[in-house]
Amino acid sequence: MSYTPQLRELIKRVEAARPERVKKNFPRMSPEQKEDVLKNFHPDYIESSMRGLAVGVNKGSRVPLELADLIEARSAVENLQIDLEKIDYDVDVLVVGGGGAGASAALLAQEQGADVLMVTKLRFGDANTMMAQGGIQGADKETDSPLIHYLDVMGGGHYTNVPELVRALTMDAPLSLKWLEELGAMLDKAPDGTMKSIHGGGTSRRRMHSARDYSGAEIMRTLRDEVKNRGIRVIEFCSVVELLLDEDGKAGGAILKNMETGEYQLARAKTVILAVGGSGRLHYQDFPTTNHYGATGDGLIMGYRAGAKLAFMDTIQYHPTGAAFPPQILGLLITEKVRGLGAEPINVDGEQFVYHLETRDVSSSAIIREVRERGKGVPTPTGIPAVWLDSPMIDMIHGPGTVEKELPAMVRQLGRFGVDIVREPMLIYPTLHYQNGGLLIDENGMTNVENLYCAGEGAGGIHGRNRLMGNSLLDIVVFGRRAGRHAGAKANEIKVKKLNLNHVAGYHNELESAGVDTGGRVSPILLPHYTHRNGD
Ligand code: MEZ
Repeated sequence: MSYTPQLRELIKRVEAARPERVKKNFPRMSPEQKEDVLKNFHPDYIESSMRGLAVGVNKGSRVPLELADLIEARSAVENLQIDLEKIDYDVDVLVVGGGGAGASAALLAQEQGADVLMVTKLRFGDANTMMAQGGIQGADKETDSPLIHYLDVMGGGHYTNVPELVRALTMDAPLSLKWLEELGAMLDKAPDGTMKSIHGGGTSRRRMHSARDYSGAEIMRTLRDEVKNRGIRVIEFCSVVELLLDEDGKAGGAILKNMETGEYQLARAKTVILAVGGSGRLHYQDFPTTNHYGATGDGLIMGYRAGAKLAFMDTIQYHPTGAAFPPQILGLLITEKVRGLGAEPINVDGEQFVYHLETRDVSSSAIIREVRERGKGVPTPTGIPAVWLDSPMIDMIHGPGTVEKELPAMVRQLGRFGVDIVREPMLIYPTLHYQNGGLLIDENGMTNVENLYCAGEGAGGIHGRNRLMGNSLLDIVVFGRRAGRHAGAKANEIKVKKLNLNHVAGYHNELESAGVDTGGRVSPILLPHYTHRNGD
């Protein structure tokens, strides 16, 4: 479905104002203006979209309703007859998840001499890492430093981030980029051999490194190849449905489920690393999502049942530029790199209404305001709200051919539906992209449950209340490496005691004592339901 004649008529307004816009800088918002737009239009501020948890270590903390329902559910292993003495896999480190964080963790754990087993519920690499497009941050230029990066991350997170985690993220960034390059990742270079870098929302220096707009895919390709080359054992289509603790309440393994046969097996491990990603496929507030199909919050649920604390799960990231048209790609990512290269969000009258590189929470709120309050959205044939993202500006700013060279994935994704982003603006609207919070970790990636680690999107504290672009591809590498290194070394000192599921029974008791009606809900769900509602 390409643009209709009505949309093409509206594009003329965007084109008419374009030459003037290219010359001028749109003013950034003041702190007060940002606060105002966030409070009034950011989806997190809708009171009724969250509720306080009735049980567990975070009792009383607010989380999105869809997640609360799964946290306040019964365990998927409750009615299974499982012999906890029958161990199918006995390893040093169990890595759960086949994305960038899991792969980084597995590599570093193996470097400590640990026997590592990776399990992943889909194929190795089916993860949000693969779908990240725009880039990875890292202060590796003379004009930049980890300290400046640190300040940007803290500012982006509204100064709520855990400082030690931000320090780890930003200090490790240059060496993480170097590590990726040494493993063979081909990040874009300038003719003089230095890394090419651009701005992202909320960055005060150009430190976004990319591989065109396939950055995550390039990083995942590199890490996956390395895991395979080093002979690390990986079991695909194998999910974890519950963690196992030992007599001292320390993590000691997991119950695995073969996604093809439905068979259950047991893995005993001296340390367990949850690298299972986020929860975008829970479609908070019915938003479409950029996330892959496995992003169902499993790690949050199993970790929480085992006693691990959650942090910042009341803050969700809506990426300002999800595809709003054509409907076949609704909610999929239109990378922030498009704005990093200069494209501006434009309303139905051809006017810019927000500085193009405000942080994601502010940009998304401004777009929602433009449509809902000011009535200046672009009417789409499907009725989905939208504004323009003026991609043709990019070639005017940087020279002809830039869009095709820098954004080949975007050109292809929209081109398949007859939208030529070199010449025509795209239609966008905020889409559910990321959970800013997760299981609280320390600098080694360990949760408050001894020997249970978490890395990647499932971990909380690093990004505070809002993550900046490119810090996710960075955090999977930094904290994947840290968790792997620590868990691998620690495994040398551990003897796992008898395993049990007492925490699950205890959790069920707590649900009953709190009078929670679980309504037949069982979790983790492993894959999204996608059933029709109300029989429609
Ligand atoms: O960090 C991200 O979320 C990212 C790189 C997304 C994008 O817009 O490309």
